[in-house]
Amino acid sequence: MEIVLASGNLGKLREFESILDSCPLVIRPKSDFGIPDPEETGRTFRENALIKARAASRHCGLPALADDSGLAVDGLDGAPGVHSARYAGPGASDRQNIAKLLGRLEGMQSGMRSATFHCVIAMVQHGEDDCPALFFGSWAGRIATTPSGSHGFGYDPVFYLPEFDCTAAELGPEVKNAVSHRARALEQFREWIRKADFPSDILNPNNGEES
Ligand code: ITT
Repeated sequence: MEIVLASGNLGKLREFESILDSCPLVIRPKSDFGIPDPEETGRTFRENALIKARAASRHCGLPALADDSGLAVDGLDGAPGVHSARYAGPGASDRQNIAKLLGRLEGMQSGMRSATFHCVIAMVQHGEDDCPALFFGSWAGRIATTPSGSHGFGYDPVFYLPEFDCTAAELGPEVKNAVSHRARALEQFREWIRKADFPSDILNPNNGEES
């Protein structure tokens, strides 16, 4: 089954590829089809994941998978949340987003630095699919006072994990891809797709056509 992955984030794409390695799916990045970024106007991760999946599927006609994710910091009332990618402004780099986050937390008690990564994966079979499948994952940690580590992407260098005594960017990809918010959501997706009851034209888009 061929499916489009509605993400332009290279860090996410690498993680999807690795986590879904043994899944019987041909995953095509949205860049293969020149799919533009839709406006992420949702107020929740779930709404934005659906916006991205539907827009990609409408554009290329394939079933689509999308990931909307972000970091919720307790001392900042859940910010940056759905604004994680552009926390420091449109087009902000990971480094700028991290700098803004550390600035906001400066001087706060250590109890305010607890944080959770959230990930919602949406799967639609076509652009107007009114019965999408949704998968959720979260990962709890704390915001470190300084960045460290070079693996991963986004806020990984400041996402400290007490159980590993290091940041997510200091974990190798094998470990992150076994325990992260995205790994947890994709684990459910893998289980679901294994049992899914798709119509034959979704499983085989060439069904009934001459090859
Ligand atoms: P797409 O919409 O094209 O998938 P995006 O980066 O804009 O890419 P989101 O709107 O879902 O995606 O924003 C997610 C942001 O949350 C991401 O850019 C990171 O800043 C942060 N984030 C999510 N998962 C993360 C992870 O595993 N490690 C570090 N930061 C993460």
